[in-house]
Amino acid sequence: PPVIHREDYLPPAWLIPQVLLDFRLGVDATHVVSTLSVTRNPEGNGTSTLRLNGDQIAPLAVRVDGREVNDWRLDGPDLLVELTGEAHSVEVETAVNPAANSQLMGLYASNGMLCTQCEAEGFRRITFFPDRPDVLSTYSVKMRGDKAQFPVLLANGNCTATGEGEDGTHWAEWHDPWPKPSYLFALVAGDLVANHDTFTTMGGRKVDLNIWVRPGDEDRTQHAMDSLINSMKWDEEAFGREYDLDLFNIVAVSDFNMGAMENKGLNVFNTRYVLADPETATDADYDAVEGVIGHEYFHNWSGNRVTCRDWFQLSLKEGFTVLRDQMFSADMGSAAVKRIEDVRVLRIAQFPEDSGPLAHPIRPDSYQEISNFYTATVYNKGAEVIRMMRTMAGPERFRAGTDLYFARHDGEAATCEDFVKAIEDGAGLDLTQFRLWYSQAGTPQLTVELDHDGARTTLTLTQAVPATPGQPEKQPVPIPLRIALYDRDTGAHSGEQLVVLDKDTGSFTFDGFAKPPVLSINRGFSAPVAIDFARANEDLVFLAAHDDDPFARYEAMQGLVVQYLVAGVSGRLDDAARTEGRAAIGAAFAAVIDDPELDDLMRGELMILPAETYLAEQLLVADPGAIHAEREALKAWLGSECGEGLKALHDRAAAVPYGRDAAARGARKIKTQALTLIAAGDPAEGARRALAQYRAADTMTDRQGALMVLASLDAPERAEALADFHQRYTGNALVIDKWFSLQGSAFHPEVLEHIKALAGHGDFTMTNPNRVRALYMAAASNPVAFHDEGGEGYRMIGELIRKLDPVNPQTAARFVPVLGRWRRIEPVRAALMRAELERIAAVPTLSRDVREQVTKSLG
Ligand code: DPP
Ligand code: ZN
Repeated sequence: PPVIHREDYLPPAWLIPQVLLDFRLGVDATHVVSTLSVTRNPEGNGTSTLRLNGDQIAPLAVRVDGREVNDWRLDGPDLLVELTGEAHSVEVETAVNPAANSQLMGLYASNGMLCTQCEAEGFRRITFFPDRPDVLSTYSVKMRGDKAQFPVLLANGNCTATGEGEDGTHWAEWHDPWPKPSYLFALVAGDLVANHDTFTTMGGRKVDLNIWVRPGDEDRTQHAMDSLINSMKWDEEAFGREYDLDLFNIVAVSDFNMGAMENKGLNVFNTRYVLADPETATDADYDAVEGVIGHEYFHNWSGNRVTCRDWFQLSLKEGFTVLRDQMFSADMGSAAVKRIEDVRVLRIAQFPEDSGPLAHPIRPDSYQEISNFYTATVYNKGAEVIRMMRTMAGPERFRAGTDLYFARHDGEAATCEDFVKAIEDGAGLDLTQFRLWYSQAGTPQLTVELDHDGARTTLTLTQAVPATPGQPEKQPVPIPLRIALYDRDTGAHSGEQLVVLDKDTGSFTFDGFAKPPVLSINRGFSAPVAIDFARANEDLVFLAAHDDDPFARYEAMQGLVVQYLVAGVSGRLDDAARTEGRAAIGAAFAAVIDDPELDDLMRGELMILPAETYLAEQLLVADPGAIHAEREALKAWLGSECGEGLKALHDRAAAVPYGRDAAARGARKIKTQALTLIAAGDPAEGARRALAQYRAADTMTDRQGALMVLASLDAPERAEALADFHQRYTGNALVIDKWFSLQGSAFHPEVLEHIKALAGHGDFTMTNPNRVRALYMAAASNPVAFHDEGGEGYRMIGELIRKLDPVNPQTAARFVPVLGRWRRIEPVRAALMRAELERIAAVPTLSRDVREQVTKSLG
């Protein structure tokens, strides 16, 4: 497949100021007439050929200025039309079969309703169009369909007219006054009911809000509505951004590739980010709904009003919008906990990507299939890069930068460079060298040394950005580090400082410490780097108990455990060191369990042990079996060492009544954390308590937590609870997803057999991405299943990719990166992983999506 390069960008030859779309809707056949007003772009190359992209569609008729023409041509999937003048009307008819569209890109059917997904290149599966984000058009849409089958007809913008047709049909016309790229087009037709509310903007515009769901689901939409209203208010206050239409619609769809989609005025959501009530959604699900509702709403400015010039600029809207949704969630709940969660995601999902064969800069230089670049790097590292600008500028100056960005580029298709320039000008920062964060891939590795000589303390920092595919040589990047130095005697520090390392090596000196101070570094995770800093356990224990930056406190706790486990799997722990390491961890844990100053949400964070993928990242070549065994052994040791404290914690938390407040949520969080460790130390006691928690549960948080613990135990309570759960929630797809996922993630000795059986279960289907991910993403992230010594887990994922690819290539390609980690895994497993990639590569009919990922992973 051809490789597309960022440097090859050319402005479009023709512009499309206006689009008229006329749909005759049917689940098996939808007929589309598209009328484009076409004008020559003065900045284009002057060609007389109009190129309209297509994908698996054929033109039924082509008319230019009202007259049918026959001199059009096809160039691969694209339609080429010759135009003689400066401006024309071009009309194209197409027909598509939504029911046959299992890729879920373009127009497709889901449970009898019709909906669209156009980002990135789905619009070309509906009609021929210059399907690129720098072609902005105003859209008018007319749709007609059977009134009984499609009582609700929605598109972008405002509804301008409706009426009845013949034979039980009806129609609606929609107009979106804001010019937009084709990827933001949306249409929905189906049997839906709305939760309705209103929001009055800061400028006094009264906006109608609707959350559309299938009849029966409306009782689970209130949290989404509250989140939407909070988002609209927050964006006015935090970024000065006001909503710009009289209507905002959200539609929930159960078959959806992504989380949600920010189509102008008509967001389409995966049901899992809309539906929530205490009986069926966990506290984490509530947070995810709030975060994604915010994310898509914030795109109305960062993405829609200012869009991307080309897909290499994806992080322009995604990195910035992730930062905005992170800030929003931080303001709605616990900022400390939110920061820890976001860093955990970055380390589990993005760090491995950045150190593997698929590493790419947040602004990639080339791609074969753009769907493969909706990555943790573009999204999450992209957000971290913008967050660093904010850290260096401070909140007010950063806001001046974003104000300038929106003012300067409103209505435009912009680039990452435009964004950096606006922050530079508006915030008054020099970002010349900082731009390397956009062009270089790889997680910078920072080595830290702290020397103390007399009364002078010297901090020496050294950075190295590792080589990544296509980028053998790297330059040093500016790394902003928030630091504090604690006086050992007073236990206090005299203020946080920001140091910026912008060279390979730099030294910073500090005076006034009689003894070597304790360094707290990268507070708040001010830079997305990996830090190598060998520290005495006592310093980490001190910071874990005393650091006034909550992230740094968490980090000290993690550091303590990471140092111990990595030494353990590397064979560097003799009996004495093992005893000392455990004692330090046990003391820190006991302090966390007992500390009356901690709120339970934060206590819960401090009790989470580092993930196995993150531990593997610390090693050049990892043995997943050894990592798992070492981590499980520590859990068991902690469970018995702190057993009494954990049981008391579990009892205390179990007595807290239901509420949505932080205290009640915190109690639910530590309840399951404590249970997990109790079960590790004493499986019989764990099973007994888990079944009691399961039976007493008045929320999904408690029920799922208990079931998660039981699913990993070889105990009689396990089967009973799993059967009860399935029976209790039959018919609720999102909860049945949990049932699959819990079993797929279980650390049960027979987990592979369980997964195979689940793949044959009547509720399993390859055509619903949520269900596929529930079972197989769980399996692929489960070290016991995936890294099975005999290679059974690799074969399972390889087979899944081969089976899923013809159905839904975008979702299939998401499973390749776990196999692509083979170079960093011990040789026996590495060979098995590689063999599986080769088996996939041998399939001649592979999609472009999977082909790109597999080729790069083998390369
Ligand atoms: N819908 C996806 C997101 O919001 C892609 N834009 O991130
Ligand atoms: Zn987004």
